[in-house]
Amino acid sequence: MKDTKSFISYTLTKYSPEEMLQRSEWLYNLLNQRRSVRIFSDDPVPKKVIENIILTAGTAPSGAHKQPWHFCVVSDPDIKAQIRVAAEKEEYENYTRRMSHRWLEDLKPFGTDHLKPFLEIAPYLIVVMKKPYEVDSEGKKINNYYVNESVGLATGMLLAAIHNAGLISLTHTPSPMRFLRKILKRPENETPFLLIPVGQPHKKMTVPNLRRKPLEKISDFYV
Ligand code: IYR
Repeated sequence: MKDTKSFISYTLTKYSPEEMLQRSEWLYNLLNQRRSVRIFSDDPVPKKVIENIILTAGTAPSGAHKQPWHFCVVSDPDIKAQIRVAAEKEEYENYTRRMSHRWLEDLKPFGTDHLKPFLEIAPYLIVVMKKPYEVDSEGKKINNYYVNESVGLATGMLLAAIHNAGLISLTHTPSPMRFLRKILKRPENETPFLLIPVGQPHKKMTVPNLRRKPLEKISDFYV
């Protein structure tokens, strides 16, 4: 029989209703200030901070605790340049041929185009990989579970940790992203999920004037 994981005791700090309210407001206010930013400065970021951010992402729950993610951190200027060239090539195709008229109209308020200078300017690029399967010592493929859900959760925690450190991020989706596996020489069982530049904002940074949906538009309470 396979050994089952043993259970250990686990205690969680208990808060009063007032403390709960305060803490929930505090985190909401913090994360409500998070914005996707496209205009980076090249100011450096301590590597240890990036390490802590990745450790935070790695605390996400995952199907059967398989942790089907891998985070590739790129600061090497040559690799960043290769990624930019390849991403801009795909994005040129997207913006000129592959995206629908409606999609292009929906993106207009964000002022995006195929040019991605932030891929070279941001001090770090975090390439989030998902692992649909593992390969055992005999080369056999073993599927992971709920891979998109798990890696999505980890990426959400990654973005929150980046914001909490006072840094900016962009969830960039050059599509298709196969080039990332090639440039980073990653194994077959890793599929690029998101490309996230991380750094500090440029002093002339602006963000689109967006509004978040109010509570009643994003929830229903059955009470
Ligand atoms: N992948 C392209 C287009 C793009 C798509 C979405 I959905 C966005 O929210 C923003 C951009 C790009 O990254 O430019």
